[in-house]
Amino acid sequence: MIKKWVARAAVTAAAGIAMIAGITSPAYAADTVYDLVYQDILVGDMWHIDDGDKFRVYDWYKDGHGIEGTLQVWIISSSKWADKESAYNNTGAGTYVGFQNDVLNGFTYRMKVCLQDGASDTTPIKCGYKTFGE
Ligand SMILES: [Ca+2]
Ligand SMILES: [Ca+2]
Repeated sequence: MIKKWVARAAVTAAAGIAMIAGITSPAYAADTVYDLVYQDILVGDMWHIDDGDKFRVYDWYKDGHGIEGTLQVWIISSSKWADKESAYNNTGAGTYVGFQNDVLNGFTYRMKVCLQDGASDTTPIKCGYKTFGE
């Protein structure tokens, strides 16, 4: 009887430690979000989901304008930001368009989020930036 109880207590304690480790795991702690606000309205945002390096571009406002989210990386040798991948979203309904792109240690990345006229006119109305890394 006592043996059984001790075994169960040990299992419970182990599960507790695993749960605490899960909460503090950096895999979910470093997601990055950039909100693009235009004329006091949240028009869109871009997310980096650290777990799997997924990127999501949201269009939150049905205004006939789309949101383009671009992942850029800093190139030290040329002192320039270079585009890695981008996605355009003009749904306006809170859905997202996404892509996956590996974020590597030791590089500086940024998300460039632009409000655009439309799919055929890529002139940005407003752009915002957020720098991040792993
Ligand atoms: Ca990652
Ligand atoms: Ca829109």
